[in-house]
Amino acid sequence: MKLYIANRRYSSWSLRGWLAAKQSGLPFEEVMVDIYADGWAAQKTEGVFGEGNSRVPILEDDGAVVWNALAIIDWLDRKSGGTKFWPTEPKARAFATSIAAEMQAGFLPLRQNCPMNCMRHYPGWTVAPDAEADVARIDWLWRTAIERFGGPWLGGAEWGGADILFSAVVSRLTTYDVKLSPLSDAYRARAIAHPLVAEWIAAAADETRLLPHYEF
Ligand SMILES: N[C@@H](CCC(=O)N[C@@H](CS)C(=O)NCC(=O)O)C(=O)O
Repeated sequence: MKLYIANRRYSSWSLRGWLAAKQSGLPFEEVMVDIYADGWAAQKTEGVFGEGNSRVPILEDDGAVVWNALAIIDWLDRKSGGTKFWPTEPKARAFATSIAAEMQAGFLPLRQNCPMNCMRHYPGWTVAPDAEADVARIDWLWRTAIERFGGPWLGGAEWGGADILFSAVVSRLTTYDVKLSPLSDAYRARAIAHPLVAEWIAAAADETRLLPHYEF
């Protein structure tokens, strides 16, 4: 398998794809793509990029091209035996897959107002009102998941697909010091310290490509 990803500091969707590949336990080759380079505009229309919505992450496996974090999880879930991403209890699974899909499709104001930079800390950031509404919704989703299914993760006892989808939000809320309810903030602290998330952040520290518009 080949996983195409971009810069670790800033590429929130790459983080999700990479976490999914690691969680599958399957061997994969990581291909770094510079989506901020001048040549990207031409490259993004070609080969796997053209087929994969011109965006990373993309998983290429056995002749298939898979894009979008949830679709990559679905592919890897089937390939790794169906036990590593979603809870087996039906109500927990329904909630986990629903909130993961909500994340995949939404929260644009938060994503725009608080770009991911997993190497930085910007306390005192003013969150825009529409992004505040996203934070309130995310806080409710996290709290409810943990209250209903017992935590410590969004699907219950095991870290999985919903945690992967929200990993970049966890990073953003940490970077911008966004205020959350105690239950959600405890989840945020646990999730940023998850070993795979910590591995990604440690590797981001070695990157030398810095973009001024994400470094305030
Ligand atoms: N919904 C997509 C979003 C992918 C996405 O927006 N990726 C960004 C990097 S975080 C990208 O490739 N940007 C380059 C471009 O749009 O040209 C997914 O789940 O993978």
